[in-house]
Amino acid sequence: MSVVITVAPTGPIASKADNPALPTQPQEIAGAVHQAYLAGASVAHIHLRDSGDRPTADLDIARRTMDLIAERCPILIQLSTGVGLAVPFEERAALVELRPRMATLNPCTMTFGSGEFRNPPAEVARLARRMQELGVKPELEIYDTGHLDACLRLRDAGLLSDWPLQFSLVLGVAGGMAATADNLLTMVRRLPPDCVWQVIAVGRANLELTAIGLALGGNARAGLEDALYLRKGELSPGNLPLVQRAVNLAAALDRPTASVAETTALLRLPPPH
Ligand code: KMH
Ligand code: ZN
Repeated sequence: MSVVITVAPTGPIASKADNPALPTQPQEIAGAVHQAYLAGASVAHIHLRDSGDRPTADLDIARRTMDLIAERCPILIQLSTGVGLAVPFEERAALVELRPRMATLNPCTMTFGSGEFRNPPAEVARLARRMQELGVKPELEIYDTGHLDACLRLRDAGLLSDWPLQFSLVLGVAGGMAATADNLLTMVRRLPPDCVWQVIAVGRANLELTAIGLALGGNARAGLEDALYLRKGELSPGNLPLVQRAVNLAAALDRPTASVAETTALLRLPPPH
């Protein structure tokens, strides 16, 4: 079965001081996404930064970044509505008005490192409804078993209707489940039938948990949002080596990477607007 590779080039936390290759400005992000597309990624998970490199939900910056990516390649854009811990939920939610093909839906409030990631139930439900109205497919980021249950409650309330549900199992965020194979297996066992899922393994366990996820039939995400290092002591010189590594892992498991057209069909994405 082919594998959907998502590139997550930037994220909300790291800075150029952590890794000088982190793309933060629209041109840089578009360049990194294009390289990842050429290497086999079919989805781009996008966080935006302002001119001072702070996380932002600024709609002009988002539109510009989406346009620059679209000028370069037809990769499917998944806008993060997580944006950054300091950005109010309402601003984050407004990003879906740009109608990316997909957007993150984070179902629960949680501790996130030394901060708080605010996702109040009523606002999450409103965002899920709005995504439904706009035809923006949610990428459900779940950091714990209870987050899965919260998503299933949204589904049962009719707020997640587009099949197949698309889950990201996030491991390694301080405040969410630890990055262990045992936790990953527990989550995979608990997923509803016929869903699509990927592993997001943050930090040191990125390589091994991505490999386990691929071996279990999941999809993979790669990029500097999740891992700044290729291996201990070796900063990744960009997103490309991380994406290539995921593509190579998948290939070694006889899983070719899905093209944009295959991914669109696999995820049953609503048509573009
Ligand atoms: N970096 C992720 C683990 C989102 O994109 O919506 C958390 C996140 C959520 O950034
Ligand atoms: Zn993200």
